[in-house]
Amino acid sequence: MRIPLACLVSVLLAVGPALAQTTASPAPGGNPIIKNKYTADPAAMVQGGTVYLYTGHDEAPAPQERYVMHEWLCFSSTDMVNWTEHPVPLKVSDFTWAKDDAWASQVIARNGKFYWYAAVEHGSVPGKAIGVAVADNPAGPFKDARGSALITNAMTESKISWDDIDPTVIIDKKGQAYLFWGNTICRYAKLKANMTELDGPIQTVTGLPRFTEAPWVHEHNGWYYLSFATEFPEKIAYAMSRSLDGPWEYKGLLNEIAGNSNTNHQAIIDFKGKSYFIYHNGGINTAGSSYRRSVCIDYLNYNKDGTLKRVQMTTEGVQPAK
Ligand code: FUB
Repeated sequence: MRIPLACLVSVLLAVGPALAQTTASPAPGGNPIIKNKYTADPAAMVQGGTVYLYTGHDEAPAPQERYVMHEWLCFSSTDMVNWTEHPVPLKVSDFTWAKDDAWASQVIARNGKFYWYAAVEHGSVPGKAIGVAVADNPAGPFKDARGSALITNAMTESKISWDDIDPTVIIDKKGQAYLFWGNTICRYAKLKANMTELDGPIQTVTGLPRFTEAPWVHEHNGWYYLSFATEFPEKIAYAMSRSLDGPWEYKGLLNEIAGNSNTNHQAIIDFKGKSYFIYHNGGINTAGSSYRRSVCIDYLNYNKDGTLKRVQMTTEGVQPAK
């Protein structure tokens, strides 16, 4: 059958904008899950039958060994194997008060809106800071929700200027939102229902031995889990509690050092009846490294008493979720 050229052109014009909105990742399956660009610091959010994966973007050209990160990325999947990119929902420049360094982040839903908490280098307060952006759609576009940082380095005392990084957010059963973050010291504070202001003092989490960074807090069967990067190069360890205010009981290691990367940075979700451990390594041949990282996914398994089995990192990754 011959299709008239005018007809073909009108069809292409009609689907063009839709194609521009999403980009399929080539060759799905296995780890790393995204093979056409470097992705780091995963955070994931389940919305109905879809998982949204938010990552940093390692842009350092080889052989540079330093973080070059100017934007965050968003991918979605209905099976944890086939991922579609939604470019580019948030950049450092969307926070006019920020200077650089699109470091770790997390998105959470509340009242039909989506709040993206992200670490950046502040433009005028020396050190790292945490901003929050908001959108009506999980894939954005996101815009700065405050016009200023939610957390600055001046609000916390530490010997280092990069202690205010790696935000993770959770809302408890009573609707109280909590923000956790930190490097070398794990801190937390309650958030107001508007999700853009602190609702009380900044406090310190105790009982996390050799805490480095990358806290991630999740709930499963009535337990709260605070997983975090420990030591350097990083392994992932975890603690459990019945309350987000603690006390947290340290339970040991969850994941070993990830291949070819001195950081590991995990996210944990339940989806379609299985639990997933999402992290990064430096495994892409030939230029993968601690500064050209790639997100991977493997299964997470619970023991009957709620404790976690050690993660098995694999190159095969996970099977399509049904
Ligand atoms: O990507 C920059 C930093 O490296 C993150 O904030 C840390 O968690 C580590 O992964």
